[in-house]
Amino acid sequence: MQFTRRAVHPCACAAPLLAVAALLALSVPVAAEGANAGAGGNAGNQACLVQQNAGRDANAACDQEQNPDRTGRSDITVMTRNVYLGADLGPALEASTLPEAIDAAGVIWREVHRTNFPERAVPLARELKRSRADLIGLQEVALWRQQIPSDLGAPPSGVGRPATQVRYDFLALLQRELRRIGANYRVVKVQNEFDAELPVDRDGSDATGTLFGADLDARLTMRDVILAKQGGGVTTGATDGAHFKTRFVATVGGVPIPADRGWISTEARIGTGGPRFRFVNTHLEAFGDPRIREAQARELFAPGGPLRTRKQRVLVGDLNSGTAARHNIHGRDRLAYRALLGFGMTDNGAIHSCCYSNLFDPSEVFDHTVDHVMTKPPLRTRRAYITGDDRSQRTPSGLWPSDHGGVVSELQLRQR
Ligand SMILES: [Ca+2]
Ligand SMILES: [Ca+2]
Ligand SMILES: [Ca+2]
Repeated sequence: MQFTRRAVHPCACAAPLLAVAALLALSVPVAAEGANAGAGGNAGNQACLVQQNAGRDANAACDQEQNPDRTGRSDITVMTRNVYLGADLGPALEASTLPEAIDAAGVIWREVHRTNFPERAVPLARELKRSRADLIGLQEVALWRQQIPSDLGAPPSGVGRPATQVRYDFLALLQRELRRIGANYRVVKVQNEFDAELPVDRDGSDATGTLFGADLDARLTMRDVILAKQGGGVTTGATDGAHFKTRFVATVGGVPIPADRGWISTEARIGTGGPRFRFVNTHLEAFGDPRIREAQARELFAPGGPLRTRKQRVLVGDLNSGTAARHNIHGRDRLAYRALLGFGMTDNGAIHSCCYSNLFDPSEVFDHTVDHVMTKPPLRTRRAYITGDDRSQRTPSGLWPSDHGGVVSELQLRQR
């Protein structure tokens, strides 16, 4: 059965949807504290902080002599990177019956293989390395699992057991590639978001497989991740994360599936004596009423939210929102971004990060912006740019690294 692709939203890619089960997500902090003080120690740091007031030259000298680990400096580089989960989930959203949903899952499953994350991980890792980013927020770091033969999904919406056989672990694949090229990044925080399983008619034939031609079950677990550069001089501390209370509820083949999304954060500091800040990574809803996305943005700065702090805040992520003038985002899709501006967040990003509708088409260009770097209080941006738009970085089979570009911002933290 054929399903027509439909642009559900400026970033239809970015949504959660494939399945019959929405499981609770767990926070899985994989690693925490990073490198500690280098030469200089606390006394040296104090001296450097005093010297900074004397001007740039004194500061530079201080960096060289006392602080090879950058203590005493205030610049950081951050990146937001949506790596693309591997398929447009629109076909499942359009399915109104279970047989249609199983066929739609087949379309999605074939697309996930075609968009070949093991191959895309190569230019993605290269981008991360070249960015020299101290902290990176990743979105759509999918975990795809399968179960052969299908036992018709998994609870709560399906009847079978959850699929456990790993087919593509995007995080492990990206980490392997980072290691291979000598980019030393560690995982600071991983959080599972949307998690659901559907029977899949892989070959589009009801003559093979079980019910309605289902040949296997496929399970998608969406994840957001924070990475930190090892030995780069930024120390991370406590991490946190949560799901948004406000959720989009998708309907797949008549079955409601709540789409978990959320935020993750880490406390961070330059060296051991430099400025402290909180780094937050999020991915706001792409589907449904734009007011869901706006409500999620407001949860970020509501009491208990990660932006509700007196520390310096650096927010990165795919907000699926922006302004008309700068980001080419219109109508109610602007609401989430406008809410963050209203809270006092400022734009430290670059423009045109979104999106390729066909990863194989070299002529595609980004023409709007949903991936952002924002700060409060307003930090100075030394430089900001987009990655993932260089045709020479496409893979051997002609794939762009992702449907999004990355945004890299070099920021000047306040000394306080
Ligand atoms: Ca199953
Ligand atoms: Ca079928
Ligand atoms: Ca089949």
